[in-house]
Amino acid sequence: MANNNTRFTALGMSGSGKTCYVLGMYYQMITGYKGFSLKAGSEYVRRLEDWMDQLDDISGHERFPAGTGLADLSDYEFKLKYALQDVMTFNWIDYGGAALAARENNDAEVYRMLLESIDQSPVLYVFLDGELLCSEGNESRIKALRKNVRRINAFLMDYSESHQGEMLPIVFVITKADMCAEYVNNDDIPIIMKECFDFLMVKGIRFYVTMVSLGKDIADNDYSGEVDPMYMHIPFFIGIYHTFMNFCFALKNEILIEEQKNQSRISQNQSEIYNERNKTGWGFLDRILCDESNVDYCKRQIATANETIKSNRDLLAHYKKLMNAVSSQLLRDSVHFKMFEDGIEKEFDAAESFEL
Ligand SMILES: Nc1nc2c(ncn2[C@@H]2O[C@H](COP(=O)(O)OP(=O)(O)OP(=O)(O)O)[C@@H](O)[C@H]2O)c(=O)[nH]1
Ligand SMILES: [Mg+2]
Repeated sequence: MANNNTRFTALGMSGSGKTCYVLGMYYQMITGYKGFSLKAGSEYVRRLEDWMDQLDDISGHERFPAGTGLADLSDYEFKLKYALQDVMTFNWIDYGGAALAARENNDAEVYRMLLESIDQSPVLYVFLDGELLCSEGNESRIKALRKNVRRINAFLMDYSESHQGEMLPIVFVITKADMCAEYVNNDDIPIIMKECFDFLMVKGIRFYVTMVSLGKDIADNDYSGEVDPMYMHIPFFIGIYHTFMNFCFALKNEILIEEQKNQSRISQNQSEIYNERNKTGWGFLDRILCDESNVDYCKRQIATANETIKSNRDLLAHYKKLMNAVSSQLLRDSVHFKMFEDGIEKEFDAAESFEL
């Protein structure tokens, strides 16, 4: 089982829907989706279950979890399963929106933890409050969002500066789609992203944009509508797609090095067998002088090296299969999210995964 301290870090201003996303994603994934399922670690399982009951049974704003305070950082551990087999464990880090201002407020410890968790994240999640997009016309929407994301943008620029201009793939999650979907159509997204995140529209940066909701009717009758998570799996699937891809590339490089070592071990043992059997070049003498136990030892060494090569290849094949399962699902879902790379909107075609 891959266990490489994978963390997913969620950034977003207060009230943007970060905590409700973890809850909605778990709500959707606990029953399983396309063979994948999630199981929460013991520390938080009770809290998530209580929150799910609350979301189902209570109406009004009280049905949602309370805002996350600066000191309430939650480090949710999840086990990802595929066809009931354990695939990997990962942590979802949920900060309160106030953490983004922690450095300015000299709360260096929270800020340091935030940076540390991003360094272990294969992708970065940025939550955008869909409620800000609920107005006619792009101009007012852009104005509202720009104001709201100023601090996030400053944070992303700082992050890039301290990482030699590098940036992780970013998954922008627009929340509360039940409210904003009627105002924002497919063609508005590139305009909004360009106006609010132009500095990410450059070579070498990839980001995704998805819209999610806890249910299309959730806000009906003073928030007593049914819970029915919409597209909550997509941001998560994009995250695990990148995790598996990073993991497969690293594994492939490791395997190449290991394989070279094992191949030279095999050749060395083969020539030792040859030397053992051809000490003089006189057939009858060589048969007398040959120590069969040395030959057997070399044969065992060869068999072990071949087994190592095979088990490494099997491991890579296993993770490739998982990655294919995720990328096939994302390909099917690709009408529900957008991908931008090098400043251009592109089709998600999972091309890089075919290089493996
Ligand atoms: N209509 C609608 N409202 C939502 C949805 N998700 C969240 N909300 C509302 O948004 C509020 C804030 O959501 P949270 O998840 O607590 O926001 P947060 O980003 O964790 O905020 P902080 O913890 O303060 O940083 C909730 O209390 C709900 O009222 C959704 O899918 N649809
Ligand atoms: Mg929260």
